[in-house]
Amino acid sequence: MWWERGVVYEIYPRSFQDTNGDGVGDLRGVADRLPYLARLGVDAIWLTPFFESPMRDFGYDISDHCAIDPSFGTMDDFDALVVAAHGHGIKVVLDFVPNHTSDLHPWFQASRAARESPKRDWYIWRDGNPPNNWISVFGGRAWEWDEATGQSYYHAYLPEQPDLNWRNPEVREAMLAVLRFWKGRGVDGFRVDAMRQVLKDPQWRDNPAAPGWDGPPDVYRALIPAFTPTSTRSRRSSPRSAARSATSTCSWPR
Ligand SMILES: [Ca+2]
Repeated sequence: MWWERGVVYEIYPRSFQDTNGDGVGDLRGVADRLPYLARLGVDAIWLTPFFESPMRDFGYDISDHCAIDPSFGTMDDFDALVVAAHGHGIKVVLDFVPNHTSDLHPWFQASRAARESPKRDWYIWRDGNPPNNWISVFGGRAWEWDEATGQSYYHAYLPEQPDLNWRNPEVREAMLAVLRFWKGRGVDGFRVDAMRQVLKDPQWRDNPAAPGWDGPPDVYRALIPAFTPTSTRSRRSSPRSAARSATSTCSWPR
């Protein structure tokens, strides 16, 4: 399989190639460099997130999974990039970020609006401030108190990156629709971000203290992530095969 033995070249579009002089790399810049990548012998390019985002985590905080952030170009630019890449025999792998969204995503805006919201359970809300001792990978408590609804939501990373609740079947279906959307646009596969964070302990138990830790108590390594996942933020993982079925539009309910 190409993704088992192929050379996969990671591209961070923001810093790769700017084509319109605004100082931010863009999708056209990636397309412009395809002949160079082909000469290198690259079999696939892995594009880090270029989706609509407030960029609190430089694209890993997505506010619309099926829209291109204007700083990177347009959907036409993306479609042209896929065609051009395939013309060079280069596969296109996208970053899939299943664990969390931006707090500005319409799903989270609906979720935080009220406890009775149909999307309340799409994210992880618990009583208590904080509900347990879990620490964010970026430091500090992993729970953000919401004064208006009197509960806390969980975020493995930034407070602006609330974690989705993958135990909710509607969430799973909505996120699979994202894969189908991009597969329908010709994408060859996905690299999955922060996969180990996706499921949390359903009993919400406190993580145990890390033996011998003598650093600050509010950093991630102060605890053993027994009930949250492993302790480093590596984003290296194998590209996954794309979803088999394809549709032309994102089909989740807004
Ligand atoms: Ca640019």
